[in-house]
Amino acid sequence: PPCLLLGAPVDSGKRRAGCLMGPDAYRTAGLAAALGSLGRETRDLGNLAPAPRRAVSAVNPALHNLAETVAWTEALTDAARDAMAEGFPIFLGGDHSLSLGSVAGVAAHAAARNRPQFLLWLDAHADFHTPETTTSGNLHGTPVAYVTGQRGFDAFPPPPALVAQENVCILGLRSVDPQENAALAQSDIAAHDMRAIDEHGIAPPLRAFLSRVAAANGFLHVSLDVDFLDPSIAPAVGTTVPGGATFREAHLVMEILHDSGLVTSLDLVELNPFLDERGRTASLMVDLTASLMGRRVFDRPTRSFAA
Ligand code: DIR
Ligand code: MN
Ligand code: MN
Ligand code: MN
Repeated sequence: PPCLLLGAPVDSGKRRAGCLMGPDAYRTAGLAAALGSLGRETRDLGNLAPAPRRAVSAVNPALHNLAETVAWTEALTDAARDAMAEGFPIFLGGDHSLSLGSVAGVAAHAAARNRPQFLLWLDAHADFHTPETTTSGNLHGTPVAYVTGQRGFDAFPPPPALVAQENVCILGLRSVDPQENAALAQSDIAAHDMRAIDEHGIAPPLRAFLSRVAAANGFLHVSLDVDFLDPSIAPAVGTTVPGGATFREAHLVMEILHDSGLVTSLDLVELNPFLDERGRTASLMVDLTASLMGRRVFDRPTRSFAA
């Protein structure tokens, strides 16, 4: 299927501005050409816009930019569902609140075909808050809860289909708030923190998850948060956390995903080009996407960021 690039310049999910520049940073870093060089037909569908803003009532006065995030969720849910009928959507974020809509939309596509939706969440954070439990008020910390049907999202459209908790795998955790920790412990989500990855490697939990996707004939959405990566290689994100995935760990995840042939949609989220060093983080995200689409170690172009 063709790769469909959908720009989602969502910047409402947290307070620090800049993720709205993400889609153009990926374009500038050569995402379409990288995919094209792998033989993938690639169409850049331009940038999406939020749905018309509605009046919303907030359960929690701490919530930041609720109405705008609801409007983006409506637009992205529709766009994701439509794009799945046409190809392999790649959502160019934008902050992680875009996944409220992208994942809800791809799950609706899977449900309409009576196939289960799986979700691989590559992130330092669990993003398992609800609008009621968040203390930061930043809705980029909530998509995993929304798409798995947790309560507290009354201001949002009900997701057209849910992702079963047992179909969610999170890799890379190293910053989980107490409310999320308690909710995760009660859930069926497979959550792997960096300590486990340090000790056992990143491939075993990924392979275990992929065999479940294959056995269930599922669709698989991958949501890649820049802060999954160690800040030393990916500085352009507002929420850096030390101790993240290394260059090779991240590429290995993408290479294994490619070999599996199971991935059906992708988010690239949280890139803040305002914080980048000469496009270094944008370029790494493009290279990781290329690995996911079949670029091999020996094909990788040499990049230099020397001043
Ligand atoms: C923190 C940070 N858990 C919050 N979350 C995210 O504000 O809810 N940072 N997703 O990237
Ligand atoms: Mn539609
Ligand atoms: Mn995230
Ligand atoms: Mn994160």
